[in-house]
Amino acid sequence: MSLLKSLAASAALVMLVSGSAFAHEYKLGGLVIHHPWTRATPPKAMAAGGFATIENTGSDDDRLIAVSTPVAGRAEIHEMAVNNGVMTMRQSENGFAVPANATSEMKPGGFHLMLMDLKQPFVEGETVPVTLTFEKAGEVTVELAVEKMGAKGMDHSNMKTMDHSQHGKN
Ligand SMILES: [Cu+2]
Repeated sequence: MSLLKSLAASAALVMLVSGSAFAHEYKLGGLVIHHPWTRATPPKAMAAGGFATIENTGSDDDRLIAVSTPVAGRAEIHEMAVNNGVMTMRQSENGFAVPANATSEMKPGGFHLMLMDLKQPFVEGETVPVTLTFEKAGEVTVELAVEKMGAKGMDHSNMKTMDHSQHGKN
């Protein structure tokens, strides 16, 4: 899916630069995707998480069902869970729900986008394109703002040490 095509699919992009903070949001139908972001990665990192706050201003429930990006070999929607006191992550079978008239957050320690087999390191201050596919609203390509390593919670750059036994089983 080209950027042009996704833009033509009714996605309107609003970007604001205020001070040093890179605030941006994307609209797709009744959905508003606020400040999608990821974190800078060390040179040999295999994976990175992606996060965003998604506001559904419409009256229909929707659902993020797929993610893709040219900068990673694989991209999935993950959920975190604590099993026997150990934080684990796995691919979410039902994607990420964005109920009507509600704001849903993908954040460190919760639902997140998982970008694996990274083709390049993520550099703070740059952006990374990701295409999100929603069950009803369709597709939109957003730019993840790359924030500093370890920002706001769990550091995905260390995820090789985590339980990824569920990866690749879908
Ligand atoms: Cu993950």
